[in-house]
Amino acid sequence: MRRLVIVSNRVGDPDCAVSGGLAVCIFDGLRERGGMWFGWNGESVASEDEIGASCRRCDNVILVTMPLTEGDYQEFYLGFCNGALWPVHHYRLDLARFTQENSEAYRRVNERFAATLAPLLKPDDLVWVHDYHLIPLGADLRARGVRNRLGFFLHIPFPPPDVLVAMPEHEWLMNALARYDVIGFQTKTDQANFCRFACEHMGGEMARDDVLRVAGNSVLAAVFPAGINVDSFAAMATSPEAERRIQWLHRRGEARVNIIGVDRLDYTKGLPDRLRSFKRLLELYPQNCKAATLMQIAPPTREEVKAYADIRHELEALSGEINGQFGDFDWTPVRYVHRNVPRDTLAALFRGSQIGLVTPLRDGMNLVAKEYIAAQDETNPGVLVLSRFAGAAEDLDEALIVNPYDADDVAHAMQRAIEMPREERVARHAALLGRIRQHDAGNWMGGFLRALDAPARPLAA
Ligand code: ADQ
Repeated sequence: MRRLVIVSNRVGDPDCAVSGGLAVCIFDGLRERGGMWFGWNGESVASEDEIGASCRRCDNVILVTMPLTEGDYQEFYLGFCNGALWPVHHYRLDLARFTQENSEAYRRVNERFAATLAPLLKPDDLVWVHDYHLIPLGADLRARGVRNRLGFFLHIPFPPPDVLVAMPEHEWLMNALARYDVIGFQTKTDQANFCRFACEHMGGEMARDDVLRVAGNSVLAAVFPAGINVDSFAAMATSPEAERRIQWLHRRGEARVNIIGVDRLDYTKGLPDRLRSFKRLLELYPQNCKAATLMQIAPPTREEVKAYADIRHELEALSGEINGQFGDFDWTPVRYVHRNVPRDTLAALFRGSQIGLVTPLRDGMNLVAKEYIAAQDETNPGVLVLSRFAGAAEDLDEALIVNPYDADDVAHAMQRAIEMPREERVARHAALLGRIRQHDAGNWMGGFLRALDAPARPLAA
């Protein structure tokens, strides 16, 4: 089996209880076949002279990490990655800021990563690069003579060509992306948007359904929906500790209907719209007053970017407004928790909630939707209310699919979930569980690696 080299902006911490499910899955895959995980260590130093890679071994996995400079952190990470690429890929041109310094920092950091990584590679290694921070890394490695199979997975959406072309760097960026052998997307829509861009703007052509001939390369551009480890999440939701937490949740006696939302505090997750939908639920169906509570867990993220500080203020104002207008001494309609929560606690809260409210305005996949399903009691499950703009909606048909921009639509769906007979809940949940098993974390990783490990396909004549 060939050695696997994972490259991502942040290297997962094998000891961290709050690490997302995918980090755990990647780590397990690396441990199984042996390999290296390369990326940023999360720290910043004053100058480039202080940058040095450090190695740590964990079983048969080598973790190689390096810091960024303070300037890189500002310009590469906050400026270009999260101030330009993230909003553009989530269709939010209004929030995107483009500057020459930031795009230079993006090129510089990717080149530095490539210069450090190239000498560590063995000729047979499979190199799998993750996400929008590192789009040009493959081209930078090629420029340094690396001949290995190179794969890239985009965790976030790929926007339609008309949106992408608003970004000054788009040509350079897409030419760099096309240097990978395999490019993985979350959904058919993302894959189609990329292929359309390559054909309409780069002179590419489809050799087969998912094989693109572009800039002299043959690229496999395919869909690999990210998933979770269903059994391990379900086990967390059914531990004795989880049972105690669920009892506590129900014993508080305040709410008969617990509704839960769990998202990083990001403007793509649609949190203000979600609170407005909950408010509409209370207005349209007043019988839910004193009966329903929305628990929104939203840990801070990227707080140095202005748009993130804005969304936090908006959310705090909205939850205060709803609690002020509807709450009573024995009932708090919105419980807003602004911090990280251990994964086993999340699992218990999901299981103890009758509605999982997952309503992003745009999301690559959204693993919270899958975690909510995995955590449910199969004999008496809750109902997933899911945005049509989450990648997960592409195959989670049996959720109640909603338009997150339409507060009434979401409110009606919540009411439908509250009234849904047990038989229907069980049938929907069984179907959803089947789908998240079909597209679990292991299949995501295995599918991508099989594609990357396959010999290069000859170009069609
Ligand atoms: P994210 O935008 O971070 O990921 P998501 O897929 O929902 O979104 O994953 C978030 C993870 O963080 C989940 O495992 C969740 O349980 C965890 N999490 C969220 N809030 C938490 C909290 N308060 N405490 C602890 N854990 C918390 C990006 C893309 C997504 C894509 C994933 C994976 O934006 O669209 O699904 O990558 O490819």
